[in-house]
Amino acid sequence: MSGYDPSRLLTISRQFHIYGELSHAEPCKVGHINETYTATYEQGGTNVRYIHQRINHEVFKDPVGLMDNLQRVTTHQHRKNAERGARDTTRRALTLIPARDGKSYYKTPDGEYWRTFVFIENVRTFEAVESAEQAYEAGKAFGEFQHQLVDLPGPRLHDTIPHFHNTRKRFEAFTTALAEDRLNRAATARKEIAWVMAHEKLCDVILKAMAAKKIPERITHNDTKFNNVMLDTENGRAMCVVDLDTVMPGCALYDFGDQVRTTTSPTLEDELDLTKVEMRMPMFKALCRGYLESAAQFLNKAERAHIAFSGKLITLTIGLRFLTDYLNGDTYFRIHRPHHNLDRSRTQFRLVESIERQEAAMQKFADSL
Ligand code: GN1
Ligand code: MG
Repeated sequence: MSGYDPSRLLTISRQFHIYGELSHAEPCKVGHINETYTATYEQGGTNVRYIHQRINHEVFKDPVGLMDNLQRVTTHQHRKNAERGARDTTRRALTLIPARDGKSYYKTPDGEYWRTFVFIENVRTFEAVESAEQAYEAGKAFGEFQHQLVDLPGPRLHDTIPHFHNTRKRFEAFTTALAEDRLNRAATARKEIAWVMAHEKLCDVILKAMAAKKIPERITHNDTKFNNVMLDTENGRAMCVVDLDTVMPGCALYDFGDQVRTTTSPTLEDELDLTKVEMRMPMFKALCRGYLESAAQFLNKAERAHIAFSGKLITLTIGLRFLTDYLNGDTYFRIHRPHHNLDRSRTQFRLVESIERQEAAMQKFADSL
């Protein structure tokens, strides 16, 4: 990642249809993948803010396809919101600012891809859930998001990261990393490696149901972390979901599963004190109620039957990815301390164990709604 360079950002900002003078910009540190800035402009004595973001095209190999998805999805959301007479529409869905040439992105001479969004004011995100109301709001936000996209006009969206939540492929990447063990780190992760091996059988459950057409492909968000939900600062209601780079054809359950991972434990995903990592039933219940308020309208029986399982599976999958990246030398997820990815994987595996203990009760609750 390149460091923050105000003159570079000024050059970028001039490529977009923004009226006003850039007064300052700040790098945004949240997120493991893209490079993001909040930029303040002065328009006739009033400050307005935008987001400038460089797409990590090592991770997203087809930035043009990605931007095509993003434009189609956000346009559809805006249309839906307008149809139901929603107010405050630029706070209810991301709004792309076109580049000077009319494209939804700007490509620099050295091949970087940049895009600009309207900054969503008076909202905030949280790294960890603080109340059951927040869990409910998060569930509702992603349930509505999926529901809004049920009738997105064709063609099929681009796969921005192929096989993104394919746990079998993630498992294969893990065994390759382990066999190569380039940095001799396997010796420091023996317990975690054994844990993953013992859980291999979970990998194919959803994949098989999808292959058998019992679970359909849908348009999904695929990165439904709690910090991707913008909550209104005044009333705490979910306004909008962000981070749409992985919106693509997927499985609705993976979205719900990543919400279980990121909203039910009181801890962050890299918590070191594993005794604090826990799937809390009241949070799960609130999340599930929020999600099913919209999602119950389109989920089928097989999807409904795997609600609790999905939390376990996605938490395992993300843990597997952290562990793989640790073995590979931290080339994917940005780390902030040594062993960070190993710590992250441990936290995930502990959460899987907590879900395992409560899975039957979780599913029973989901069935009761
Ligand atoms: C990455 O960087 P961020 O927070 O948007 C990752 C997700 C992981 C998450 C784990 C494109 O998301 O899949 O669940 O880290 N995004 C991508 O914190 O790989
Ligand atoms: Mg993301």
